Amino acid sequence: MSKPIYILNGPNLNRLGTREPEIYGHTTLAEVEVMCREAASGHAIVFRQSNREYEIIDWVHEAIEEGSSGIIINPAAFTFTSMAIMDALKMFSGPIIELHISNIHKREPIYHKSYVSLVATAVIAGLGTKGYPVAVGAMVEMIGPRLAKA
Ligand code: CA2
Repeated sequence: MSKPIYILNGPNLNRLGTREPEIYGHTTLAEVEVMCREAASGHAIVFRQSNREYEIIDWVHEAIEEGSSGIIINPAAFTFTSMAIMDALKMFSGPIIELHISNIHKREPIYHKSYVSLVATAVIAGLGTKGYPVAVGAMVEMIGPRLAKA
C-alpha cells in the first residue's frame, strides 16, 4: 500500500471562495479537498490547511516520518517569506509539487521570488483551483499506481 500524498495549504486559504473571486474563483477549500480525493485514483490523501508557519513545518516533518509518497503544497504568502518551510521540504526525499491558484508570475514583483520553488520538483500556477486535481494527477503519475495490500 502506498503512503499518503500530503496536500498542505498555507495562510488564509481557509477563506477561499469568499473573496477576490476574479483571482481565486468561487470554489471553497472543502470543495478543493473533494476534487483532490476524486483525482487520487485510490491513493490516500492527507489534506490540511494552517495559518501558522510552524504547523506547516511540523506537517512536512510528519510527512517525512510517515514515509509519505509525495507532497503538494500551496504555501500561500509563506512562499515568499519562509526559509523554514523551504528547509523542511529539503529534508523530504520524494516529489514535491508547489501549487498556486493564480499565476504568481503575472502579478506584482513581490509575488515573483518563491523560496519553495528552489526545492520543488515541479510548479503549477495559474490553473485556478483546477490546479489541485491536476497536481494530484501529476503526483500519481510520478509515484506510480497504488499497490494493493498483500
Ligand atoms: O495563487 C495562490 O494560490 C497563492 O498561493 C495564494 C496566496 C498568495 O499570497 C500567493 O501569492 C498566491 C494568497 C491566499 C489568500 O487566500 C485567499 C483567501 C480568500 C480568498 C482568496 C484567497
